[in-house]
Amino acid sequence: MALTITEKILSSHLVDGKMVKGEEIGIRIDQTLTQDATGTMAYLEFEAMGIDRVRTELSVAYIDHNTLQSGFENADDHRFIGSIAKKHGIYFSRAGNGICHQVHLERFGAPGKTLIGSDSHTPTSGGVGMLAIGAGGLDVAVAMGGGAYYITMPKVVQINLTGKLRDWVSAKDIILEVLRRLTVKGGVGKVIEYVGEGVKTLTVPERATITNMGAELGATTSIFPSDEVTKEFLTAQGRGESWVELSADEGAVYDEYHEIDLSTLVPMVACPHSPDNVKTVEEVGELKVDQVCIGSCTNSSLQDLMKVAYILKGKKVHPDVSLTVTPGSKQVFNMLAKNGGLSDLIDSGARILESACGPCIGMGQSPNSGGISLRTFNRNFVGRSGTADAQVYLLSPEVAAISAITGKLTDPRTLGDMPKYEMPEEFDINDNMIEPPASIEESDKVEILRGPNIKEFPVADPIAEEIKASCLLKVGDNITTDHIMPAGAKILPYRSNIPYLSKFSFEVCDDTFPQRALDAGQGIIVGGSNYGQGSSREHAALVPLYLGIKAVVTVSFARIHRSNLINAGILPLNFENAEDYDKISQGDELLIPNVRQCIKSGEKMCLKNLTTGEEIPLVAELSARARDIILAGGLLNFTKEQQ
Ligand code: MIC
Ligand code: SF4
Repeated sequence: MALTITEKILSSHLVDGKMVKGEEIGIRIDQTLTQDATGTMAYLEFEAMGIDRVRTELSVAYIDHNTLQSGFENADDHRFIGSIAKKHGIYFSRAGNGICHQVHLERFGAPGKTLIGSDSHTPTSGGVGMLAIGAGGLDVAVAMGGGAYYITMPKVVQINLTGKLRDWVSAKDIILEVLRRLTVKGGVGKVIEYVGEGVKTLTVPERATITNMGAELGATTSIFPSDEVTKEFLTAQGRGESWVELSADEGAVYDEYHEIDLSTLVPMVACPHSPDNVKTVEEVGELKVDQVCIGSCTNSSLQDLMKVAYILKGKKVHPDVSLTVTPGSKQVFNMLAKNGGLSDLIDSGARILESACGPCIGMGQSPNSGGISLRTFNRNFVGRSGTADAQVYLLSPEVAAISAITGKLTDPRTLGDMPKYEMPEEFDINDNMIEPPASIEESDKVEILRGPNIKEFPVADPIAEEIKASCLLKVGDNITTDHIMPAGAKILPYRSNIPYLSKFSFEVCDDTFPQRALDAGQGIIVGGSNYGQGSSREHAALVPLYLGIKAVVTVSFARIHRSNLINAGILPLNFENAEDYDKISQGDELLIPNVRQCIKSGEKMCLKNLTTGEEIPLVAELSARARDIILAGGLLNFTKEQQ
């Protein structure tokens, strides 16, 4: 049978279930990654599972999110992660070495392998033909322990790329076009596979920009074939031996087909406040700009920054604009320094930041009040930049760089001919910021260094037979994990302190929610479609758990957040009829009877709105394994029961 790339990798890693679309399958995970903002919790969970040494081929712990050390908290967490990594067989990429996805692509990503990471942009490594999926920290902990990772067997979408990008149009414009067409929920339950003649015209970093931002489609992941371009990239990274050829078979059948003629694309922007609110630069017009930020795991490769350096060379950043540039990794940073590009950036007036997530997650560089910020990042949700009323636009490094000079949104095609970028034949390889783990013999001697920032995390009780609680919060469509559990410099240091974090839950929607929830003791949240899109942070489930949320009832969920709710022991439920969303108001008293019985039997549940007297049918859509997890009170309890 002719197979897609996705089907090839899934079938070679299948350990549980059948490859029937829509059914749950368990796959073997070759590699895992964590970052510090989700990692501290993931390693606490890993510890709670009592496993001595990781059972993957490779596990890496990165420090890249919480690098603003404005108190002891982040530094303590870094030390904790470093020590636990050393003890349990995990490589440790230290603060300053770069953004997890950029470094993983450079140093570890391998075609045909599976990777899960406690970060939603893990699909970046799909740029080298790896099946790389974002997951909750607990799922990563289980995979580190050798457990399978469970996903719904995805539909596979083909995006056929034809033609070639025109000068000054870039990979970012390709993914913005995909987002424009498919929207932020268009990828849910799907893997996006890129095929066609146009693929050959794209370098690995360009492919990685596209797979990275596939996360914003809600897709399970995105993947490119592994071809000669991949081979050259891996060889230049000194890892030619990890290359294998990988492409879809002739005649492979896809669930959806799309075609993009690259030669028709023009520079684009995603306007506030959603990555799918895409317009052409021309349509938006000459917007006056306050800030330009270049970097993030989407656009911080050497190729991206060399283009930026070329545009800025001999020019001056506009006096009304603050420009920041973040090289994605130490490798990029150092190569830029050695080839003189860095000097061009510094000369122009760019503010150079360390290789980390930085402004992308609100760790510094918040824009001025009502500021217009152009960013090469992947998310522009309200408040994410740290300034509640900022207007964030997402775009390519080329548009960002030229706009930083002119002070207004500018189409880079006004720059004349674009010089051809040549990929280096050899990257600068120096892994001295990646600490290897202790040997098995030495690991006993490694002490785990825990700071006072680490507090106990909540574990659910097995779900009750009846849920009687009020609707503590009703929210609309496309609620992001940045709404549920915001990030940013002020609270990100408390990712291992759930009680403290809980004070900020849903702050952007209703800042009375946390206290009302604590007062009520238990509650239900009601949401619209695509609830929980965005980050993989399991804190968006652990915090509601701590606040007594027993069930979340929505029109539909985003994939990772739904799994995180189940893992935490919170019941995710869907309205059988989407219109019933209107039959519940915030404050209504609700009753869901026979919960355990319905979960066991798979029968529909009936929610009684005790305030209005209406009865609302709900569906749980739980796989057999998810049912057992919910009944056990979350994945940790379930895993312990199984052990
Ligand atoms: C993000 O881009 O939202 C983050 C911060 O990288 C998150 C992870 C987190 O919240 O720690 C993600 O994408 O999963
Ligand atoms: Fe870091 Fe931003 Fe990438 Fe998230 S999206 S991993 S915060 S750079």
